[in-house]
Amino acid sequence: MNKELLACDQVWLNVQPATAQCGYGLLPLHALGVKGGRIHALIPMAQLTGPFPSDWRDMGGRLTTPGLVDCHTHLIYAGSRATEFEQRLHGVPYSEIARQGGGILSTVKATREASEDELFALALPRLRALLREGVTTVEIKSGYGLTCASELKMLRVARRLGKALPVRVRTTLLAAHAVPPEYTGDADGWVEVICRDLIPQVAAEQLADAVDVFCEGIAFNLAQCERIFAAARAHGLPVKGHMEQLSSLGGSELAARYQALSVDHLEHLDAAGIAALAQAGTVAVLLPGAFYFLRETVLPPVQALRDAGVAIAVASDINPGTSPLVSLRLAMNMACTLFRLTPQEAFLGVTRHGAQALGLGETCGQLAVGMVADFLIWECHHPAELAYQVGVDQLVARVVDGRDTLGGLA
Ligand code: DI6
Ligand code: FE
Repeated sequence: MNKELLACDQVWLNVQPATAQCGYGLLPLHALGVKGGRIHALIPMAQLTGPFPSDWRDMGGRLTTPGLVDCHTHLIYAGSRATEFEQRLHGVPYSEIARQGGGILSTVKATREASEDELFALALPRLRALLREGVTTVEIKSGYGLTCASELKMLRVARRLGKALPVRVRTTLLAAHAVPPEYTGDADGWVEVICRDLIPQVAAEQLADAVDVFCEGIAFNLAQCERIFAAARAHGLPVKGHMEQLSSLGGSELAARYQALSVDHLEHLDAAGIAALAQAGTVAVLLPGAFYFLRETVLPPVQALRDAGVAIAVASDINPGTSPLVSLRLAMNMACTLFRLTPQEAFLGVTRHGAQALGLGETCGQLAVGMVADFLIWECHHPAELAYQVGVDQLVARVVDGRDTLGGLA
């Protein structure tokens, strides 16, 4: 018997790996062994001789993939925007809704009024839904508090979610999501607070793993985003940005200059931006849920991103205003149907490239010896299934840090 396998805490036999290492990275049947929360052995079945210990689980040739990574969500918020959705369908423009105190500021008002316990309870079913479809790593942003205290409150809730459920949570400070009502006409004043007070505090308390901005005509301009990036860098925090969603301001080039982990949305990304991303190794995160829900028509430049060799990730962007779709599998499907990604690109977008967009590319998002033991065993045989079907429960095992956690999520 192979000594690497005998040294493992758990062994899964007859798995059909899609490693996400080179394309799908499909391999013949393997044995997968876990030790100390890491993948310790990945060995072709053909090289093994039985009989095997009875506690080694035989997976019967089932597809085995890395755990899914949802690298962009705003899943902590209070309130609902369902009536705003209804108003929009009756022809009331978004700008008019915003003037009546709706839109993002209505979510800010409800989120400020909610306690930490309330926000936690509201986020729990959203996060559980992601976990049940195979997400093992999720990014969660602040950005609906827009005061120091309420931004910190959101980040604490995000950390708490990561302790309460079997999922790797990465938190992102998105205080530059919208100009708070108290700073109307004085976005610079709020940026000053973010740089002077918030970033140092979240860095000191290790409440955020990255800093994000919304670089847009209706949000923050390039100079303001750059101030925030510089403050983040000074405190050792990596940056990312909501860039080129509704217009092309050059946010992606700015982000690339700050070695951003990712730039996200990108419908209006231009050639100079693409070249900058390629050079910096910044991941392009596509968010088809927001494109769909806003009925956008300008597509992100997928072919040009491919040609430039930019890594493409796909995420859900779960938020109450522009992407209230709580499913990464649906986002994968939409990335294919709406943006013409291939199922293989969608697969890599929620595994290897999703992990890279969170700065976790060295440890997460692939099946390989030494990686964290986050993996999924599916009741299907080809990874194209993951982007193809939506709404079906196909998980047989959901392993996080080497522990099968599926039973606890039922
Ligand atoms: N872009 C978006 O699409 C969301 N945030 C962002 O920066 C909108 C969030 C909301 O409307 O609540
Ligand atoms: Fe977003």
